[in-house]
Amino acid sequence: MKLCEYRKSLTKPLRQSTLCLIVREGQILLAMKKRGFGQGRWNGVGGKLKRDESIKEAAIREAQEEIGITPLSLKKVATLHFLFPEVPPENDWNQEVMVYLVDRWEGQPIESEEMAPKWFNIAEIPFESMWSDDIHWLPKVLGGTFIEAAFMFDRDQKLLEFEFLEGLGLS
Ligand code: 6U4
Repeated sequence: MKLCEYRKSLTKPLRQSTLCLIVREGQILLAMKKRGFGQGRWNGVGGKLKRDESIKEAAIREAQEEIGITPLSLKKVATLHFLFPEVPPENDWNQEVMVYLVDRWEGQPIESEEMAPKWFNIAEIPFESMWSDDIHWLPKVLGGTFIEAAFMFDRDQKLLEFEFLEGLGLS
């Protein structure tokens, strides 16, 4: 199925999730996911919203839980849809991810049960060990472009198709 057809076929809102990209001069803090969805990949920090929580509250809580820092500035830089038409909906893999850049925070990044953080030079981001969509949007976001995009994967989490949807009001 084509991505545009699958998007049209979706009847309920996507599960919302967050992703914080912690940045300082020329560097980005990524964290190795140690378990669960995305295990074995470097990524920003984040996760699903809990009931009665705002998106920003969820982003802050996940950064605290996963790497022990408290974001003080959250700048929204992207809305990304990750879609898995081959995976049963009850697995809940389809998600809408709000991405934030964080350049002020409190605390020192530390390893948790879920993630192990590490600073990377922006010129040396390990895209080969990240979700395969990241190379398509992360450089743009770090370059200051606001992104709305949808990415469709197969059941093995291989990227099949993507669309940039600027101005189409994804969220
Ligand atoms: P639990 O159930 O507590 O382990 P939780 O931490 O709430 O889960 P999780 O781990 O499912 O949520 O969150 C997924 C994280 O991975 C979010 O920060 C969004 C991010 N993510 C999901 N798909 C992604 C993708 N294709 N590319 C990407 N980040 C993705 O860069």
